[in-house]
Formats: sequence, C-alpha cells, structure tokens
Amino acid sequence: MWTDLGLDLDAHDALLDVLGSAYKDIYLAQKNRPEGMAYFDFVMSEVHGLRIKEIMDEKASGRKIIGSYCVFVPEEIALAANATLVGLCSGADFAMEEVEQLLPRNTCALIKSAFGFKLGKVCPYLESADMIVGENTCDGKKKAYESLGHLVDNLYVMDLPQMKTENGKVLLKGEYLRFKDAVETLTGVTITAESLKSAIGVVNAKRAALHRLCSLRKADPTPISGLDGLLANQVFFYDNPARFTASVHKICDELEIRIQEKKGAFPEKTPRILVSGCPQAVPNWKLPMIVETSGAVIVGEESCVGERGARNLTADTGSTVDEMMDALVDRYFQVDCAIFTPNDQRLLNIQEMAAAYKADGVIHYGLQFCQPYLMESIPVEKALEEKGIPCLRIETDYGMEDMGQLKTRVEAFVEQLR
Ligand code: BJ8
Repeated sequence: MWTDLGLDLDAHDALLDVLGSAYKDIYLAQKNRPEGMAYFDFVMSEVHGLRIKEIMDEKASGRKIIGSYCVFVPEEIALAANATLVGLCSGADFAMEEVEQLLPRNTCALIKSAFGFKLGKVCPYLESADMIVGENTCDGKKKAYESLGHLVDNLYVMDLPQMKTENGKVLLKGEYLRFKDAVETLTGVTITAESLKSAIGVVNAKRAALHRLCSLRKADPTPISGLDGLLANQVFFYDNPARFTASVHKICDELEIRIQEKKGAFPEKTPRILVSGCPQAVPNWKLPMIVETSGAVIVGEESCVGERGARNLTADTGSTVDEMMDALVDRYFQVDCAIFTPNDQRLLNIQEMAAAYKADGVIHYGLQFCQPYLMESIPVEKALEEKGIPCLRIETDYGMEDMGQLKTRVEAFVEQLR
C-alpha cells in the first residue's frame, strides 16, 4: 500500500518509530485516563494503518479524497458530493533541509511541516488525496501554496476574505460556490438539497459531540487531561465522522460518571489553564506535555484544533441548496482566525472561554514567525488583564531545543496561579 502511494518507506518507518515512542512517552504514560481513550489510542495507532486502508478502499470504490490545511474548508460540501475530507499533517518537522530550499527559514513551523511531509514523502493522506485545498489565509500560507503548486498537480486554492464585512461575506459565498463546483466536477456527483442537508447533519453531530466533551472539562476536577482533550480535537480531522461522533459520546458518558464520582485526571484545585492561539496539529503535543508535567491542567483550547474550529453549528433549516450554502457561509464566517481584521470577537470569545472553563490563567501559544497570532497575542493579553486573568505569551516552534526554557517559564506561571 505504501509503495502504491509513492511513500519513502525508510523515511516513513523512521517517522512511525518516532511517533510511536512519543505517543507512548506522552500519552500512554498518563495516569487516571478514562477507559474511552482506548478509542483514540487505537485511532492514533492506526492513523498510518487501518485508517489509510479504509481510505484506499473508499478510493477503490470510486470515492474521492480531499485534503485540507484549514478549518475554512467546508467538510459539508465534500460529504454532500460523496467525498471524504481529511486534515493534512502539519504538526512535526520533517525534511527541513529540503524545505528550507523552497521556503525562507523564517516561515512558521506549520507551513514548513506541510512541505516537509510532501518533500519527505511520508504522508499517506496527502499522497492519497485527489484534491488538496490550500486557502488564502495568512501571507505565509498564501505564498507557500504558490510553491506547493509546483510539487503537486491537484492543488485547489480557495480565496478567503480578511474582513468580516458584507463584501467579505459575498466573497466567501462566491468561493464556497466555486469550491462546490470544483468538488462536483472532481466527484461527478451533483450536490442536492437532500445530500447537503444530510452532510450538514453529519458535521453538526460531530461538532456537537465535541461540544459535549469540551463542556465536561469545565468540572473540577476535570475528568480528562488537556493532552487527551487535545487528542480528541485532533482526531476530529482524521477519523470517519460517524465513528468519531459515536466514540466521543461514549467517552462523554464515562466522563459524566467520573464527574459524579469526583474522579479527575488531576486532583481538585489543580491550576486550570486555557490555551489560546495557533493550531496544534498532530503530533504537536509539546505545550500540553509541558503544562501537565508542571502541576497544571489544560481545560480548553481556543484554537482551530479546538473550540475556534468547532464552536458553531450550521443552521439546518434551509430547504434549497442555496439556502444551505448561505447557512454554511454564516457558520464559517464566525470563525475568528487572526487573519481577520479587526478581530475583536476573538478577544471576547477568549474572555468568555476563560470564565466558562474557570481558567486560572491563559497561555497564548504562538508559533515563531506567525505574524497574525503573535500580533494578536498582545491585545489578547490586555483583554485578559481587564478581567484579572493572568496570561503567559509564549512563542515556539516544533523543535525540542527550547523545552527546558519553556518548562521554566510555565512552572513559574503555574506557581503564580496557585
Ligand atoms: S482558520 S488559524 S486553520 S489559517 S500558524 S500558517 S496563521 S503563520 S494556521 Fe489556521 Fe485556518 Fe486560521 Fe485556523 Fe499562518 Fe500563523 Fe503559520 Fe497558521
């Protein structure tokens, strides 16, 4: 299967070795994990195994696979045209020497990672995709897709507005209609009101399951660790939607019992942290690992791999394709990515999340060279100061060189919250 996908077998084996031991050291070493995490452990163990086999079987039966790097790419449109949408790997450094021949060194780790997985030929999701969607969000991604277009022959670039104005909404609707046409051409399937309604239902159910899980993390003691909470948010982008939804509800049933029994991942009154900022894609577990080995617990993620990406549901009241396309535009237009200007709603959402999750402090996670989030971390800190909530702004990458320094800063911050 790997050879058919054109993967570099040695490099892929090496990647799986590193991933496997990182998962063991970081995830399986945790204490007091809910039993339902076995599902996520299994998904992760098979993320480059059975899940790819399923995807290849889908392809063999004529279903198309669409890869995406951003939560602005509507899964509903892919599903309505009988295609599968998967998130593409961008959470680890790979083939950096080759990457830096194509991208400036001072490009954020997430973009470099996307290139590294392509150049290193180690991502089966990317290689199995019939269409790869890039989106014009930050300048880094926008320009990087020009180069990515020379590495793959199936890149589709989606333009996105930068302002939340009526014109912005018109642009987004136009781009979603253009994407719908492209997906229909790819699949040969015409999206109908019925198929779109059903797809909206599937994705709403998946997001609603995550909402239930997130909401249970408001308890003290929180019934699940931040590492495990993040993992659920990460798996959201990979697994079959119906299976994901059912499995998340199953673990929620267990978490509700744990809450009644006051059984937590960490003891009651452990300092509670909300993480806000850049997305943490698989297998980027660096910050939660540091926080949760420094005497605190992460209770929420204000991130696209987290609440920012999953917060809103799509209204399912429309009865025509056009009405439902409008509903999708309304839903996605609320995503408060830092590429928007102004972006005051994000500040309000962070304040609200900090209150709802009873966070003692917020850590703003910024990737080095990410202008949108690093710039916005300053108003975020001010907005939190107004509410009397301490904020630690960190700037890092996917390397492990700064682990010691970050740990010292996080420990001092946690001490301040006690
Ligand atoms: S909607 S957050 S998933 S764009 S970290 S590449 S912003 S320089 S990832 Fe994102 Fe969509 Fe926005 Fe969400 Fe650029 Fe920053 Fe790198 Fe980033």
